[in-house]
Amino acid sequence: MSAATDRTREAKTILLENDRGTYTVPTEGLYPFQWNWDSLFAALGWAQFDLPRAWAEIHSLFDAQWPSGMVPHIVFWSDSSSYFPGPEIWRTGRNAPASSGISQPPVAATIVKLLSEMDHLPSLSLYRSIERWHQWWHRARDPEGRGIIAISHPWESGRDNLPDWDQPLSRIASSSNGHHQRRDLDHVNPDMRPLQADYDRYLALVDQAATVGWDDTVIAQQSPFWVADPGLSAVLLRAERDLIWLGTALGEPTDAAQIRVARLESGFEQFWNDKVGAYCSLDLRNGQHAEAGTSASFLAPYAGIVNHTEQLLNELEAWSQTCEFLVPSFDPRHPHFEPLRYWRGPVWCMVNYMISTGLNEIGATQWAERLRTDTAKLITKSGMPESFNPITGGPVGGQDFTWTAALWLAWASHQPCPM
Ligand code: 9WN
Repeated sequence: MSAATDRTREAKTILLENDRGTYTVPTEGLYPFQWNWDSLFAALGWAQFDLPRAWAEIHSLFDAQWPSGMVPHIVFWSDSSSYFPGPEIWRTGRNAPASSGISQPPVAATIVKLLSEMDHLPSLSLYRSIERWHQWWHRARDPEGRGIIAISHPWESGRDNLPDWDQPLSRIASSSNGHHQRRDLDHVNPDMRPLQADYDRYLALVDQAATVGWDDTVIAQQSPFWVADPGLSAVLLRAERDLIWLGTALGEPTDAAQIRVARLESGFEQFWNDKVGAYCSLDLRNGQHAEAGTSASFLAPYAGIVNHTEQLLNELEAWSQTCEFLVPSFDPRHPHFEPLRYWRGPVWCMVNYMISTGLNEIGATQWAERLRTDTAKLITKSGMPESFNPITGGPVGGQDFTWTAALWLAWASHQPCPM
């Protein structure tokens, strides 16, 4: 049996073992609940061999949608003491089901479109729930209508300890926290996790938002952490286009989504940092760009943004001179690059998948294929961990990880792996 067939078998086993009936945990122990974008990528994996299960995954996530339209980043369907912070720290006042109070990059419309092409259109009610989620992003995280989407917490980006967040986080006094017992370090090498100083600030932000009752208006006005993220904006912009596709197929009016697309399209240029030659996050409290590119800088084509394609491809070439495996989560030439520490260096296969999709669409097919084969090589070499060391290709973070398995099934394995 070939190595690729073995990995395919392993990937299915990981999904089945991480399955909790209507949702899939990202990995046993470290992440024992439903996570938002993990679940959508899980659905893409399930869709390769069990379409009804794929739809169930998405429906369960939207069962946790808030009346505001927000879809939480964690849904606490059951109790578990293996993760911190749990519902008692989030204090959202909601318990059917309990959830966190922030969201995550909205890949739902994009994945639902892919499922629709494989199976059938979504129900009208799922489509409308996604529409309400998109409206929420604009209303709550871009209240000034600038066409760039802010995150109110590093976890909302899905890229928790990216160096981009260091400076904005430094505004938060870590002394404002009570004592807390991290549980992530029970499961993973501390060198692969955020630092304690970061955690103190993550918790302080949760506490501040809980204190104002998770009021979106107050958070937008007062949160000391308020940073526009090109990753989140690119994911949303693509999702808006895919929502229009779905709406048109379902015979629904799409005018509002078209207005949102136009706003995001014209807003995206605000991320361009000419000094760096990349799309960089923008701290909305002081107007400063982050000082280096990240993997999200390469998501512009995925969002249909082609203004700086040549510079973007040159930058990818430069990164490839430093790293054996693309795409590291942070600029590998920068002093803050750390190949093991979570979002400060490691390669994440679902980010590679999104970047590669965009590169294919703009005709940069060789780069797109390079990202797919790099991902396949990483998985062939190191199995299905949370992420990978871009220099050695070694495994990083949690093991037997749902989105790595899902992306192997849905994308990385599709051609024979050259290794
Ligand atoms: C906080 C589950 C999640 C991913 C995120 C990733 C990590 C959580 C954590 O794990 O974040 O949400 O506790 O570290 O950064 O992208 O969704 O896999």
